[in-house]
Amino acid sequence: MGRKQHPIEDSDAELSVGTPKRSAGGLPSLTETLPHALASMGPARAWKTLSAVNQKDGFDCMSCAWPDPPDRKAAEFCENGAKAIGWEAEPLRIPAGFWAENTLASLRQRPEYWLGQQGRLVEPVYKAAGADRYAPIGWDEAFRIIAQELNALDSPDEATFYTSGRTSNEAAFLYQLFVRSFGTNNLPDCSNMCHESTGVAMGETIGVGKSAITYKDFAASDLIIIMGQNPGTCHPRMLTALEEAKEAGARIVAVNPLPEAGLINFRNPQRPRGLVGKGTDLADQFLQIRLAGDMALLQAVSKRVLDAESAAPGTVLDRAFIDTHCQGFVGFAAHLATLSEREVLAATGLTGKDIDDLADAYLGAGKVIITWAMGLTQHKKAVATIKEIINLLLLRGNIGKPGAGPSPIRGHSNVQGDRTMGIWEKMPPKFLDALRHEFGFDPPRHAGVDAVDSIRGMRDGRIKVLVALGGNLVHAISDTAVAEEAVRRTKLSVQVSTKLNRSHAVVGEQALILPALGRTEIDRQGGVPQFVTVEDTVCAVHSSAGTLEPIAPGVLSEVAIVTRLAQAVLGSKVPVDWAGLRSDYDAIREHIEHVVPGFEDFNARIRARDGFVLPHGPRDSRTFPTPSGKALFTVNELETIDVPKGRLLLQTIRSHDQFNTTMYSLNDRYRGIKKGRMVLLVNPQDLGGLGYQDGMYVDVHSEADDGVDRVLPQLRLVSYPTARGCAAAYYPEANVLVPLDSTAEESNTPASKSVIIRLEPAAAPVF
Ligand SMILES: Nc1nc2c(c(=O)[nH]1)N[C@H]1C(S)=C(S)[C@@H](COP(=O)(O)OP(=O)(O)OC[C@H]3O[C@@H](n4cnc5c(=O)[nH]c(N)nc54)[C@H](O)[C@@H]3O)O[C@H]1N2
Ligand SMILES: Nc1nc2c(c(=O)[nH]1)N[C@H]1C(S)=C(S)[C@@H](COP(=O)(O)OP(=O)(O)OC[C@H]3O[C@@H](n4cnc5c(=O)[nH]c(N)nc54)[C@H](O)[C@@H]3O)O[C@H]1N2
Ligand SMILES: [Mo]
Repeated sequence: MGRKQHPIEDSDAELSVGTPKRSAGGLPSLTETLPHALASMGPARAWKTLSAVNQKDGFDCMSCAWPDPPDRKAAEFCENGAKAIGWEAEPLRIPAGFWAENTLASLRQRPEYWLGQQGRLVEPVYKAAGADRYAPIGWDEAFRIIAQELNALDSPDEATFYTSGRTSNEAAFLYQLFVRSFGTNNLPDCSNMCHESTGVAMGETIGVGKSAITYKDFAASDLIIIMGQNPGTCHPRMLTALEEAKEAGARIVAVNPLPEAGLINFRNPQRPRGLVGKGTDLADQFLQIRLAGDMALLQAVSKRVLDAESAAPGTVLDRAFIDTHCQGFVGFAAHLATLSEREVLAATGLTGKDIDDLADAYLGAGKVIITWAMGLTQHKKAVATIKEIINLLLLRGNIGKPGAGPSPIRGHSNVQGDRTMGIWEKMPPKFLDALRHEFGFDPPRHAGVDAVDSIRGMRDGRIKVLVALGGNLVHAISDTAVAEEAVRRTKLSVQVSTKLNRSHAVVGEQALILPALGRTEIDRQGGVPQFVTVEDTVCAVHSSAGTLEPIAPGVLSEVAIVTRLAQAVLGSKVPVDWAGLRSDYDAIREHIEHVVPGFEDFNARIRARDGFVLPHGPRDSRTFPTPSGKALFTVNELETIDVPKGRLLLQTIRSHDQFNTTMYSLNDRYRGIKKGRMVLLVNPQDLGGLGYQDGMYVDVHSEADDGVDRVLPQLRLVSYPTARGCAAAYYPEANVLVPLDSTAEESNTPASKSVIIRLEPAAAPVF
């Protein structure tokens, strides 16, 4: 067998594998935070940023969408927040000579880790047709090129406008206004790959696709079920909320194929006991479920609830709630009566007793919260699974009362706000009507393309221009080879970014990189500092203002970039005062107030102490804005994944030291993996059964209906206590294995957590 180098990660030479941790936080999270921040930023910048993060007059942490508690502490950030801040605020600039020295071909050989380490982008750069290098270009010229290409298209639908979830409300609102004024609803976003399944399921069943709880509900809850989520790494401050809930008497159940450290035990670094003591055992019950087994589990729990009601009629269900507020109960109950326990046990890998215990916990609790993240949304049956969460909660009225409700935990820090602002390829007519009324133009009415369909459109030559406001689309989306080929077919690709990533190396015939200010920086317009706003996962809106001087004078804010782009492309086509909006962000907020419900008196309320919480009918008053005005019980046919013998089901996960496609280091401390990412975690019994051992190398092939052989070469096998039949590898590297057409039903979210794989022996890589 030929010896090859890893295509994108050549840094695994010192890979080491130790024992997974059972506890998250503690002294290591403190000792990791400060040196990391100091090393990247130096003491003065570290103080200026860390003392301002998540404070009233400071900036919103850009790491995740976890909310701030009502009583904020002086240090309201976590280890991973500090890493995200350090990554952005490190005073390192890409040097002027970089673009002449590095061809695109050479940048494509670099791993994401290296790309992100080169420093901040500080000037617009342009790659002309036929060239293999970027060269600096002026802002006016950059906007002129984009305008020329966009205005030369046969139809506005030949362009697609991606958004990642760090964009502020103000920039997002203007961006969608620009795109719709231009004439298309092609507004894909990272949410299409993330919580889209949640939005579809909750939108259909309760009428609102957002968390139906407030921060305070955690401490008021009797039972919190955490499904498909790794808060110790991805939302570390959630562990504090869970600890408080636990102290107030809540039970916690974790449902996950991996025994993630933070779910088992938490050592709160903000408390002496958490630093030196043994911490708080969080999960009372850990259900080590098989990948994609949650739909079966939820149906099985609901069935037990219905059986309990049959055994003691009138004592179990919340009849008053069901009769007053719900629809579809009878059909739902009848359907579950036929559920096959055998199928449930096979799909979940759990025992009947495990499920009985969870059902007992549910029945014993007056107030139940269920939270979830990517472990539920990125499967073929994701939407149906989340609808089953709603079914289970509705049975006992666990919505619209203190301490209870469904709570998706959002990822990017303003991904939820971007949606509220209209970043969506299919905003409802009501929103488009409001835009028309406010701005006097006719927004396009036909739906646009989402992220996967944008790739298909580029691949098939229908979409010729890609504009991205943040993010790293080619590396974040599934089927890397197809996605890269698709982007290369465009006439122009434009990235508005803070730092280099793979989407700058894999580009269209012409390409532009436009450098943007980040959250940590002061955004002055006409000499006056502006602030922006964001919405967190529990619908709280607050302001964000950076404290650092901009990294370089030529870098523009996203609002400035979007408004100047709109001026260049649209001229006077729509009656919007782009320059006026750019010079005073209060003027943008006034428009938002007129167009988006819940933003009444926006400018005054945002200046009040903690901002404000957006209205949410189901949460506030059990008002369900569905067509019937009722919450819907739904009937979902159970479909389980049939993994052929000798194959495994693969999920793609995040390490502790990465934020999506951004690598802070190559370590994954809680899972015991250091200095490398090209690993495949497999249950020891499965390893043995397949004839392998820890430390061997394999080529991983995914098996899809389309017959294409997708391979991720030379992964080191790690014997790991994951559920039987399941494996895990890191995203984004493993995206090469996820077929573009393998998506969740109804939401079109890549099914990146259920990929059928086959292992083939491989030689160890040579470094
Ligand atoms: N440090 C850090 N923080 C982040 C991010 C980051 O990359 N790094 N990303 C941000 C973003 S955009 C997002 S969306 C969130 C993501 O937050 P998470 O969704 O917590 O992140 P993932 O690593 O995708 O982890 C998914 C979890 O679900 C489990 N899981 C996978 N499949 C299944 C399943 O079928 N059933 C069940 N029950 N569990 C399953 C996995 O074992 C894992 O624990 O985090 C945000 N915060
Ligand atoms: N296989 C697999 N694929 C996945 C997932 C998975 O679990 N498995 N998760 C999916 C999820 S949940 C998500 S959210 C997507 C993430 O998809 P994206 O949001 O597209 O990806 P990120 O890696 O978060 O984008 C990072 C880049 O954003 C830019 N950036 C950072 N801050 C700013 C800023 O303030 N302004 C601007 N303009 N740019 C900025 C930087 O250039 C940085 O390189 O990936 C999805 N893809
Ligand atoms: Mo996400």
